[in-house]
Amino acid sequence: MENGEAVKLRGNPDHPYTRGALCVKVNRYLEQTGSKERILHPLRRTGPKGSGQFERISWEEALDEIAVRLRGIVEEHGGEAIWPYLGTGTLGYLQGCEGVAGRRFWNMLGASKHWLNICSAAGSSGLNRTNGTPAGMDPENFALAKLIVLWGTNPLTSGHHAWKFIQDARANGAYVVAIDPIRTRTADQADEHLPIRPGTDAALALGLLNVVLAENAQDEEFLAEHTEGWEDFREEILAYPVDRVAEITGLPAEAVHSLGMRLAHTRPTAIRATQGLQRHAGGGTALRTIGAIPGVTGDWRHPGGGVSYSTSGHVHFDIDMRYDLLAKPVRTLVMSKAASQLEDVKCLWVYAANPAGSSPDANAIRRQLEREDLFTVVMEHFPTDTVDYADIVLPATMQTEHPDLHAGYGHLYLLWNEPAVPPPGECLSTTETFRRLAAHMGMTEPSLFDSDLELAEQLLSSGHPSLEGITLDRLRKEGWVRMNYPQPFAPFAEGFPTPSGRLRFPPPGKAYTPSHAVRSADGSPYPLALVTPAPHMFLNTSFGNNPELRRRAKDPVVLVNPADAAARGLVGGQRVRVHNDGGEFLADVEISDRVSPGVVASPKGRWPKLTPGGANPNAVVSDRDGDMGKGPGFHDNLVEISPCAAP
Ligand SMILES: Nc1nc2c(c(=O)[nH]1)N[C@H]1C(S)=C(S)[C@@H](COP(=O)(O)OP(=O)(O)OC[C@H]3O[C@@H](n4cnc5c(=O)[nH]c(N)nc54)[C@H](O)[C@@H]3O)O[C@H]1N2
Ligand SMILES: Nc1nc2c(c(=O)[nH]1)N[C@H]1C(S)=C(S)[C@@H](COP(=O)(O)OP(=O)(O)OC[C@H]3O[C@@H](n4cnc5c(=O)[nH]c(N)nc54)[C@H](O)[C@@H]3O)O[C@H]1N2
Ligand SMILES: [Mo]
Repeated sequence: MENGEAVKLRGNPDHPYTRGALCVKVNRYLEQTGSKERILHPLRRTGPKGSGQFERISWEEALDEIAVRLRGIVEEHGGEAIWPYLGTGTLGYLQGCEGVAGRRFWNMLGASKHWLNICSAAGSSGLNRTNGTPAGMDPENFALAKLIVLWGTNPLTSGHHAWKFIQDARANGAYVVAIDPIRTRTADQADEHLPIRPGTDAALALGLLNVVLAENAQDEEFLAEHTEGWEDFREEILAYPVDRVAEITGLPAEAVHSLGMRLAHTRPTAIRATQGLQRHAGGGTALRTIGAIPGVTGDWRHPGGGVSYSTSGHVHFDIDMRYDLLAKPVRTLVMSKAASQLEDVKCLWVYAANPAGSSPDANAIRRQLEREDLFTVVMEHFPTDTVDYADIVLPATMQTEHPDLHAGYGHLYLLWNEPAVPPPGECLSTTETFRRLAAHMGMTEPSLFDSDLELAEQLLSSGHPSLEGITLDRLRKEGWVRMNYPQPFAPFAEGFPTPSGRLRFPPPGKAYTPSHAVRSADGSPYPLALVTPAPHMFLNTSFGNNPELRRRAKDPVVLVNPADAAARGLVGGQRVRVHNDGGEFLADVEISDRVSPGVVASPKGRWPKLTPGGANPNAVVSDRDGDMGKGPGFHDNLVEISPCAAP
């Protein structure tokens, strides 16, 4: 800070997990906060929906109009016609999705519940079935591993803080394998890359365990003491010999066998399997079965062994969202299914989300957002594609301007975010917006008016041993505190948080669910499997308007294997339509052996309206349900690629 202004934003070198490093995006966060594009005042729509034409109004006018519309909708259609659509723009527990900000207010109106499944629900559900929790290894303990399997994860782009622990392990002789249909920048750095056919990972897991059994390397003692369902699962594994697995996964049999041999004979083995893997019709099952591997090898005995997906299951905050305020039980609407579930919604309230950019079946979503009978309110920093459809836009604070309590999903520290500067213009935090709205609507329920510090204290007072001694005062003083977990940490060495205390192996027939693309490719007019992974320069669609990051990201590309390009007569740099029955997006062909024949890739995260042809890969992403948690299949869609018609 200089003279009351924020002049520099950097990481704190003392923080054990980040050690002061920021990613390419957050390095520009301060620039974003001061952007000329910031929305600083409430706005009311003046043009047609989608046009982005607004007039400035006062907060008083905005709250008046909202109060009238909400009351009218509740009266005519019932509270369930309101969809509070909260996304992942911030993961803070006060202002964002984790604490389900605003929910007490919504309960007063009887609004539908919102299920934030868009990111990680399928994998969480799969791991939960196996281990009783989606939580697993402390990623810091990757430093202790001797074999590291990076499975459907691209840490050098999507979570680089983990990388230094992988490097530490390497310095001690660890071998690193990347399993990914794309030869990513992470795969480039690995000792070995297995270019798996998308959506076949559970079969690979079974094949690797087949080799473990052939080597008689299973940990019989761990199996007997800490697992259940082993006899059946053993049979399942035996049905997946290496040759069959090679055929399913498209990998050379020798590669499957050699990784199986390493897995059989290397303790500890650390598997990092993150969200990429579960954006498939069989994604929940993939995590369920991969989660079973350390149960067979006994890797959970050792710090440095096991599976790491998300650490959020180790966070035991608790807060009363006051569901008792609901007059009657209400339905739950599913975030990733906005395209189909908006139909009978009359008020869409978007906060920390950009459904017009990030959610499946993008064209269908826009058709819904265009509906005149849909009252749309968007709380935002920037004029996103979603904002263009809003009836009322409310200006929202950024991290430097509001308090928040954060927990990572990749580490075991709690962090307090103290606002550094006052909100610019008339921006309000999420919590403050709902307090004012409640007061404006004449609500008197006291818990609607809890202050941010009171809410933070409530979150911290769950009584769970992992939070003992971690007070708000201490957090505010120290900035961050590690939750009470040992270091090093072997979370399941003594058992699992299941009712029996045992790891539950997948039951017969439930260990492998092929992806939609694998099941439907034969004879499909859309023969190419599209993967839409994390972009290096953007964070989902956040930062998608940053001029420097856009300059570096260049125009969108689609990676196409030379064989697929030749079969279609495509040349590098050529602009093409990537299309299926759901829609299309435009991209420039990059001919590359980073993808195998039959697989194409184009990253997520652009602002459609800032991209040639309004390109949005989610136009070709279906909102069909995955196997668990209705998980969306962002990496599980079939497409064809055709030249753009000559102008
Ligand atoms: N730079 C950047 N970082 C981010 C984000 C971002 O947008 N940009 N987003 C953040 C968010 S919200 C999340 S959830 C995380 C996600 O981080 P990741 O879990 O890394 O997610 P993805 O990039 O979707 O997928 C990771 C890798 O999985 C591969 N993959 C796809 N399908 C399969 C498959 O069937 N099998 C295997 N083995 N691999 C597959 C993809 O090719 C990709 O390289 O990243 C976070 N970090
Ligand atoms: N094709 C494809 N699509 C994907 C994925 C994929 O792999 N492929 N991944 C999916 C994943 S993992 C995720 S998590 C979702 C993310 O999808 P969303 O949850 O919709 O997240 P973003 O697109 O980043 O949009 C978040 C918006 O919130 C705003 N925001 C940030 N902080 C705050 C705040 O404190 N208050 C308010 N009011 N607004 C704020 C930002 O300006 C931004 O416009 O996208 C999914 N979409
Ligand atoms: Mo995510």
